[in-house]
Amino acid sequence: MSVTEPAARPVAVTALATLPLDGEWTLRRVAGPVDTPEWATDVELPATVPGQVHTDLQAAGLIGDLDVGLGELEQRWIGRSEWEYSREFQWDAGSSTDGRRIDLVADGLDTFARVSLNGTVIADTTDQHIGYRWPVDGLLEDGTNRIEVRFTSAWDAALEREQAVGPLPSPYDAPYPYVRKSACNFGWDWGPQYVTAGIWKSIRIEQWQGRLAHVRPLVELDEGHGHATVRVHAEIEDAFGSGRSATVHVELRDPEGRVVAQAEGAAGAAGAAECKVDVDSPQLWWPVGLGAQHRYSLRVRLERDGVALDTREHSLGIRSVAIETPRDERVGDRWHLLVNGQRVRIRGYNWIPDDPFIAEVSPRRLAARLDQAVAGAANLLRVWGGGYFATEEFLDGCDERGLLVWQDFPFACAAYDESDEMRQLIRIEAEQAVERLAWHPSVAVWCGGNECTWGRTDWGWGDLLGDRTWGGGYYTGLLPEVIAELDPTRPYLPNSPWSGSLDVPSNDERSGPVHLWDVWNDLDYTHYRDHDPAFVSEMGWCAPPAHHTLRRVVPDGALLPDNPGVVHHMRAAEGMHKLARGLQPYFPVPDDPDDWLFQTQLVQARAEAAGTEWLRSRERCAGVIVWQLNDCWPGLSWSAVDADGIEKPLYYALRHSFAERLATLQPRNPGGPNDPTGPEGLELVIVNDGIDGWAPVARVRRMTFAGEVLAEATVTLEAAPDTTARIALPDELGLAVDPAAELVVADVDGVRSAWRFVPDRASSVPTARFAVESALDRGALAITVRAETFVGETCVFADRLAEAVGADARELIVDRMLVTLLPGEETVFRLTRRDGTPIDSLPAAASVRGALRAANDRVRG
Ligand code: BMA
Repeated sequence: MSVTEPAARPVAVTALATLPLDGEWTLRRVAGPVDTPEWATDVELPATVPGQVHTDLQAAGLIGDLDVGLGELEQRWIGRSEWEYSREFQWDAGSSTDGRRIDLVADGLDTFARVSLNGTVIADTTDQHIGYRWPVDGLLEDGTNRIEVRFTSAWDAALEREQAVGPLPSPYDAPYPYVRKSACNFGWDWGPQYVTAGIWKSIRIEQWQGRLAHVRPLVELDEGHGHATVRVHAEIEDAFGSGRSATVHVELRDPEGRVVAQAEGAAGAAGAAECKVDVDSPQLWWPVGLGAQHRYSLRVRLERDGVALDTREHSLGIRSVAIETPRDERVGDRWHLLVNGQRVRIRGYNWIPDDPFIAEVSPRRLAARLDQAVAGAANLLRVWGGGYFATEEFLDGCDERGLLVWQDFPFACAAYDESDEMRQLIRIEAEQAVERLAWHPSVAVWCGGNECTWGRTDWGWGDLLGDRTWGGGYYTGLLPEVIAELDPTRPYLPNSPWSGSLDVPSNDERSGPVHLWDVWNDLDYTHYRDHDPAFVSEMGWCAPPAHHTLRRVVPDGALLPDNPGVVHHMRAAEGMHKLARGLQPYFPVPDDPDDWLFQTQLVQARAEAAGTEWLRSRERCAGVIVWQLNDCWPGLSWSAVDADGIEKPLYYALRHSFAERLATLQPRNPGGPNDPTGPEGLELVIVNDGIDGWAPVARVRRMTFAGEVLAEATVTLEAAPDTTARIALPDELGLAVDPAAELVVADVDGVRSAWRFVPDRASSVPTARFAVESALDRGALAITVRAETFVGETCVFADRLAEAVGADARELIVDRMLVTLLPGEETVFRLTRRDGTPIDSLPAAASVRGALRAANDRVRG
């Protein structure tokens, strides 16, 4: 393998001379399978770097939008073909000074590439997650030079390795575990099988005499927060190979730009320097909601004989992070994430690649998605191991917003072989990632991978594996070794889920983070309340995307679960059946597409709200990371935000259930979730994740759907920061006389929670009657709904009004959803354009009504 050096990302200033090679290239298909379309056999086209073959073919108009219809099935040949990227560039030999080294630097190649310069092969690459640097002195010519990067099929390479290493268990039929490339690129249960190839990150030529190969700042904060130490580890490369007289200067500026510390270190014989700077009374970086996100700036300069050879500048947050596992006598260990010594109850989302063609994720789109996470009341994103390591843009965005990041290493749901070749690649991946990510205060947890140890302990892998390796050596050996060496300041978790040891089933609820999938897979969502885990790092419920999004890719036929186009966009195992099963207690089999769409989305929202609020109301559970925030494909999935960036009802439900201050009605069951003898009735629980105490006055009513109040009380609760408080409701409030006709409503600080005693179909809830009025109001479309009857979980779907207000569906957003109105009450939904430009056309009343739905809109028993 020709990895000579992990590529360091130049973070800001650099004294190196750089010739960027991004931009226009030429792409040519070299070889491929027999079912390649005729037009493509010798195709040559302009290409963009960074990018991938699929998007180049699309940009050239040679293939269409593969997401539409069955487009996915027509592009398999692309991932099975060989492709060559090439370009010419000018080089002025006179510009290279003596004693300089000249490197070709590729931050990322996807994946099996042969790189040549002027006809000489420089390297063969085999790992998408690695950055490469190769010396090319002597290969460059004065004048015109030609670079070629030829990609062979990752699919074929995977099949070849499958033969060599033997079968490895995984839940998918594609050969992803055999190669070091984003696993979900081979298709997943929410994404297409677009097997990509291309130069997916920047590529350039760098000339240097001395360079900061890596700079790794490690931050330590003392317990009292009075003092912090930043140890800056710099690895230096010297073109003369001596390293002798190079010096590293470090300067730290506080958030106001004042220099607060400086240090200097000489590069030792091994080409490394360590400088330590001390900060008294540091201004801390806090997760969102718990304080400011103060950031210092660190400047590192490499000098020799008074000449600056290389410089790095990057922001830096001062904070500590740790995992604590206090003993819980009742159940097992708890699992707390501490930031600055303080427990942070986690309200998080799992993050998947935002596009199957990853170079397509623009900074604007990324920022929009991170803003959605924060506005959705999250404080953590888990970068799931089936995708990619987080990018700089992602991490900068999380640093700024106070979003914590849990980074999985790239392993997902499968056994992985531990051959020398793999171990070598995985060590380089890990070292590069840790060195790159260590800068970011948001990065809080390193995790070995997704569901790989769970697979080993519970999914019956033994038969297929025999005594062959399966990856355990990575999660409990190689990766923690890399972390201990390069970043001992952050906690490491061998896998998600994890229960403390390879001898214990990884998803054992008695300790560590769990994945709660039994509910979506087999049960009614009320069964989330059977669980009492210490932490949940995945749980989810599937539903279709917004109407606009699904219609865009399924242009024909009714959007119902028997439409082949809809089926094609559902990848979850037995997904349609599970959706239908989820509806059964609540709604009769929908035969109207609008009912199906709304009701499946509504059950998704209810399910995740029920699970999240139950878990947050438990003392034991210190965090919930919902599966999943985003989508990469306009399919049916567990996401809260669909592939077009449109929020599903789930998003609004979670914004409520994740609120820093939550009041929730829960079944009263102090004996524990599985105690059948626990008293019946309800309790009101308040959860306070904020930094101030909370003592709300709650108005609780038991009433009929017709609006008759049967019992009412005003209760006061008090919760100090990071605590919950609960009060059992008296029987007249918490027990129904006629469960089918009654509900309990708790209004707390202007926020409503409602509890229904029986599922919709068993209840005598009336069909909703309401009046709707709309008006243009300060750039918004204001839709007033006046309830004549009980109107449950009222939603306005902005995408359904796009045409009527002359906007693109993706541009619009409504301020809330799932509003429950009692007879006589009214509410106003505000629909706006995301970019703030005003809406200036008033849609017809029928369009507004068509965009509005309530749970009891059309009641069928
Ligand atoms: C989880 C994830 C993914 C998967 C999701 C939904 O376990 O780790 O592998 O997409 O479930 O099935």
